[in-house]
Amino acid sequence: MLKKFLGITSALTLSIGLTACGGSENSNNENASVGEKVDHEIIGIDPGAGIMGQTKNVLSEYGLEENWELKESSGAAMTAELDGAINKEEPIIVTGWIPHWKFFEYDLKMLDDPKEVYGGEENINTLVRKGLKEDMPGAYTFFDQFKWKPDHLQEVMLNIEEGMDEQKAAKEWVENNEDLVNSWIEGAEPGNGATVKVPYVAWADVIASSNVVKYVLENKLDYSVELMQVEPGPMFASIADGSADAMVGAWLPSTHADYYEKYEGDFEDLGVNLTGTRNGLVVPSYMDIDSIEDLKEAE
Ligand code: PBE
Repeated sequence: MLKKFLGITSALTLSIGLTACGGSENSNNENASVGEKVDHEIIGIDPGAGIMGQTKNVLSEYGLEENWELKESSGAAMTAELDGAINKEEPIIVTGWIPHWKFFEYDLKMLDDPKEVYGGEENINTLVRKGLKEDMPGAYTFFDQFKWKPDHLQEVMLNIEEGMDEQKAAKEWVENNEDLVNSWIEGAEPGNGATVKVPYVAWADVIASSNVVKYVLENKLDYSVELMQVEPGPMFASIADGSADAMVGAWLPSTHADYYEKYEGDFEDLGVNLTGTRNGLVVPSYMDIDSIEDLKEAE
């Protein structure tokens, strides 16, 4: 898909040559700095996302806050803007994270973060409400044993992105990974139709993991799962106040540190379900910058 895509892009570039029009005044000026080319704008996601707070810290730590602006958007709108820019081979800078399907779909790079403001590699943890162990022991055992790898998550994400129904993508993955799935449900009592409430934010990774959790609980353990799409704050708050049961998208120790600390003591942390995530600023590979430091020099 990527090759096909790049083929179309380069043909287009050739045919329109110097008359190419950009999204901003300076985007087709060869001599403009990277900052000028992108209007000193970084395309962010939803305001409550951890990566937004981290990116604000990046702007201040790297001395970029005077000239640069972080634009609020959403996970889906950010990838749409990225797609639009790559289509026209224009420069763009977005907030990005790994694992994410966009690294398969496009040729991208994450800018170096020598000051490690994004916190380097992180984990994703599972948090459950207090009392879940007593009320729904089978679901608790499952959540406690739910662990997988970035490649697994990526596979589900990619299928969803390519248009597969979310539960179908989960089903396909579960059927292809029987041994791992069996290790999650080992010793877990069936739920006799009890409802498990799982809050999630519409970020590609959390959509995929929450759907896999739903599929396994419903099809292997006789629970019924209500996926509740919420904003980041309520995702944590609902576990802390017991109005929801379990969440599988707590990025720690850095991304969601504020939420974690705010509600600490009011939830049970079942530990890591995936290791090796990363957050950062992401650009198409055709841009000739490699580090967040380059944004400063390029001003
Ligand atoms: N993310 C994906 C989230 C966590 C999961 C990196 C966009 C965030 O920034 O809060």
